[in-house]
Amino acid sequence: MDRRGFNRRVLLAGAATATSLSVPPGSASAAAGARTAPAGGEVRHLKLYAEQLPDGQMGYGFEKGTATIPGPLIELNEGDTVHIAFENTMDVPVSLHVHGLDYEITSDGTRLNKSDVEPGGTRTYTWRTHRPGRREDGTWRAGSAGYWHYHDHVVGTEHGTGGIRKGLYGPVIVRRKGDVLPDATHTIVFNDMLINNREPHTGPDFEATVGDRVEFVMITHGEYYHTFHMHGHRWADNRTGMLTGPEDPSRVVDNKIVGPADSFGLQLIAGEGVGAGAWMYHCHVQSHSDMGMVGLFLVRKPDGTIPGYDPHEHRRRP
Ligand SMILES: [Cu+2]
Repeated sequence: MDRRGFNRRVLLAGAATATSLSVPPGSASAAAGARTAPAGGEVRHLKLYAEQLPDGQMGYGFEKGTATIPGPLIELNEGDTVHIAFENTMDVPVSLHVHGLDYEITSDGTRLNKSDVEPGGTRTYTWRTHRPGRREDGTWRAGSAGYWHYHDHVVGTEHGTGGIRKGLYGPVIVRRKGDVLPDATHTIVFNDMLINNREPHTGPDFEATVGDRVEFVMITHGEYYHTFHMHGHRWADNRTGMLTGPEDPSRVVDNKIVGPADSFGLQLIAGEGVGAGAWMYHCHVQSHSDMGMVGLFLVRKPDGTIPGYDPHEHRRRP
């Protein structure tokens, strides 16, 4: 499937959410009523650009001139393969290095393996994923499903320290057949003392309506450890961020310690049991929250209002 097809598929999935259509073909009904991921096995083709941003930062984007920090979500199902035609529009070498997926050494995205891309150059990186299963020796091999991420491994140093600092990172989700699909997915990256490379105390904020199933991909980069905390909502500290049933022993948390290159995901129902509001999320290392590692999960009532929230007051900070 070409990138157009890939996007169309995403759009169709979005349309299904908006109009509450039934479960798309191929989906298992692990959770009655919820849309779930189909079996993988597709071969996909994406185009990805590394670009210099006007403010001196750097980003990845699916189309020229659309680079963002974080880079765009790359979403796969176990068994999928994706070929990413990666173009470097910048004036320094850059690369694409992924965590969690299967790739040959030629798709490592490092100078060590000559798999970086010179200015103006293009290289196709191939990422594969696999389902879990038993090895010949009887041991269990994990599948690729998980909340992963990609980043540069070249700019600044041979570990991409400069590239990551400037914003060259993004989320990857690999789903297992039957995984529950969210209404929306947002990415939160703690990068040194910033969130998504934004100025301190400026979010990012995310909006939802009470009852929405919202997914967050949480990634950490840089030099420090952090704790990710969400007000008023909890999640399961496991692969999916959700419990599978009453006997699921996963710990339920509202705070999770994270360090450089960690990633995890969670799904929650916006305002479940607590209602609409401006729910903070922040790093819970106290000095970090005080320095502005905080954003808002803005959960609206069905009529669009957020009780007690005044955006002007919120932005008037010390
Ligand atoms: Cu922190």
